[in-house]
Amino acid sequence: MAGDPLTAPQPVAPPESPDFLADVIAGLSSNPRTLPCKYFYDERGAALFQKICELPEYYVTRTEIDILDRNRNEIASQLGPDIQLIGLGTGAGTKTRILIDALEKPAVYIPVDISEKQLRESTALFRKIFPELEILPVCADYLQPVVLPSPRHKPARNIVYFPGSTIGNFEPNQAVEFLRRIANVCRGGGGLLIGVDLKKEHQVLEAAYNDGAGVTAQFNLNLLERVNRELGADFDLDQWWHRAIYNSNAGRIEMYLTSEIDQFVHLDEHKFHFRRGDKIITEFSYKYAPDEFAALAAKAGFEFIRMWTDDARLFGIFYLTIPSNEPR
Ligand code: AVI
Repeated sequence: MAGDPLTAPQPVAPPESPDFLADVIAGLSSNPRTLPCKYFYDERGAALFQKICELPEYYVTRTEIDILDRNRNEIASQLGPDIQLIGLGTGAGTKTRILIDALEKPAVYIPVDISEKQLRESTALFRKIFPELEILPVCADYLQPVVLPSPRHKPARNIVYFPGSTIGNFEPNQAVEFLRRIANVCRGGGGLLIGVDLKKEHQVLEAAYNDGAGVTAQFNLNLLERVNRELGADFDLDQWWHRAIYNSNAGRIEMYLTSEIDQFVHLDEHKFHFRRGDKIITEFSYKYAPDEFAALAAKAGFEFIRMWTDDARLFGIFYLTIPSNEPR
């Protein structure tokens, strides 16, 4: 996220995904085979993820909301008045609404989301609930550099809000790179408020990603369905099964699709052979101890200020700032 701010709100236009075919071919040709998790979120994938967030086993979303709700005033006074809040992938805005409600005279809200539909709906809702707040939606993939629009009034500081523990879906070195880009936006007294899923017993973690109702399995398999639909591949969805395991050495949930049989899959000019039991890695979800995450953020130039958590220490909301003497 960088660049010169524009003087007008960016048009709400869906970004294209020209790399999808190339990414899928590269992933299926690699060893181990992979499919990038960013492609989970087509319309059906986004709806399935919404269902995951409501599952009894998936503690992540409701715990983060609960922490935010219970500490809203403390968090708001930490962020201060007159801020420009930049929300990354804030979706329907349930968490952001709690936050903005508690803030003292927020100046501007810039939601950045790849889903045009979600952005339009949440912007319309937020304009109704917070009529005084300037809202400048940006439809963009925040993994790419994003040009931020210019607000009417200069705010006191930028606060980037990145909830949901999406940072856990990055490899740690990519997470540092991404946090470095966010750090550029937070200089001059700003900060980052970020939700991070914490390390815990593997039974709790594995249950959250292998739910009893099979919604996560549908979410995972939807990736193959999307590859079939959008790229013309011929994955037979009945011949693949979902499993997530916790790799305690790497500190991450690993989500797989495993081939039930010996089979070929055709895509474009390519023919991929899978033996029975061969796996495609579809997602990593890293879990951090509080000091591990603070150390990771420090590599990107952030200073740990504080973390709010729940009684069982399942999830952490971290507030990080850039020290004024930090080298660029
Ligand atoms: C979006 N992200 C933080 C979720 C996670 O927990 O890693 C994605 C997810 N995958 C399976 N369940 C949820």
